[in-house]
Amino acid sequence: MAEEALIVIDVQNDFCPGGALAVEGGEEIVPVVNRMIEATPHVILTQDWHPAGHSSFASRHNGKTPFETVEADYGPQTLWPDHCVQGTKGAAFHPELEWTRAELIVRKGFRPGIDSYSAFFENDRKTPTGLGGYLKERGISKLTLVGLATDFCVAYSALDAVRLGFSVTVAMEACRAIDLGGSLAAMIGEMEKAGVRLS
Ligand code: VGL
Ligand code: ZN
Repeated sequence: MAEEALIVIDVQNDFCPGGALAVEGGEEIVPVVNRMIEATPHVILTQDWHPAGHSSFASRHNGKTPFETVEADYGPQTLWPDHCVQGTKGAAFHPELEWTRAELIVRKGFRPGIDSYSAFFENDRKTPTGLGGYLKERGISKLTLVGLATDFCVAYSALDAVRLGFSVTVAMEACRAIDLGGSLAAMIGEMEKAGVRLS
């Protein structure tokens, strides 16, 4: 039987208003996500989880400021304010997120030299996090993705999930975007082209 899971991407303090990389309206999705958690048989959360001084932080690059792009050995990398540092309050889940039912928490972005937007692969698009194998082994083939941010971690996860053969829906009302230089429209286009269902 095709089992179904909700994947809740990075609903963490640093991506909500007042956080280090606040996404506008990020906290508004929490009640919507909570209702979906109640209504879905399997729930998996991801947590952006960087060591201090992570290579995606602009503070690590001389003369660079957040939201500039650098060329990493795995391709272009956007630089971010320091965020979601392991063990900090900013890296914790939003206090109202009903995470109790989560069966798995996937941490990502913990390797100092490489970022990981996607819940499935790091930004080289080939180092796996293990989530794809975990879901397949459990017979879970239908995924609904929600969370922050639509145009980065949610979209990259959705694109990788279809590439791995999962049936994927992104519930847009339970996502909010960073929208950097048109990134939201661009990633919506990519998701539609790849066969992600946007609801
Ligand atoms: C994210 C930028 C950097 C995200 C994580 O969760 O979308 N974006 N780290
Ligand atoms: Zn990050």
